[in-house]
Amino acid sequence: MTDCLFCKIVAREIPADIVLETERALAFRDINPQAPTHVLVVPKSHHANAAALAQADDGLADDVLKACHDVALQEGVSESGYRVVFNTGEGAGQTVFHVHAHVLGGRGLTWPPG
Ligand code: D5M
Repeated sequence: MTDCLFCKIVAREIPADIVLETERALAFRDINPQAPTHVLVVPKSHHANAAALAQADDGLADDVLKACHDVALQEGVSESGYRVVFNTGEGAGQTVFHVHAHVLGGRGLTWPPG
């Protein structure tokens, strides 16, 4: 998608601090980190939100989720605990409409989230 920020990061048209790349997913550090580890994991193909990703029906959601857990392992937060969040829709705080999982860890995380 031509006017999508995260498509541009995937295409290397906008710089990002990339921490992991797989055949169908890319992980990069959030520009406004909310925890010591705050990485965004996106499918390389454009899907607006988690609902669209779930309906992609080709194993892409699995690939994104596996990449999240690989990021957690790589960042050293898999033992202490981490959170994977898909804000889905404006009402849930989604601001970039290319689906992305937030992988958060490295500090205590309270529940419920704000
Ligand atoms: O999360 C969108 C997230 O995207 C938010 O935490 C900031 C982050 N963001 C925005 N622009 C960039 C760039 N250029 N690099 C890295 N991270 C970025 P949402 O769930 O949609 O509110």
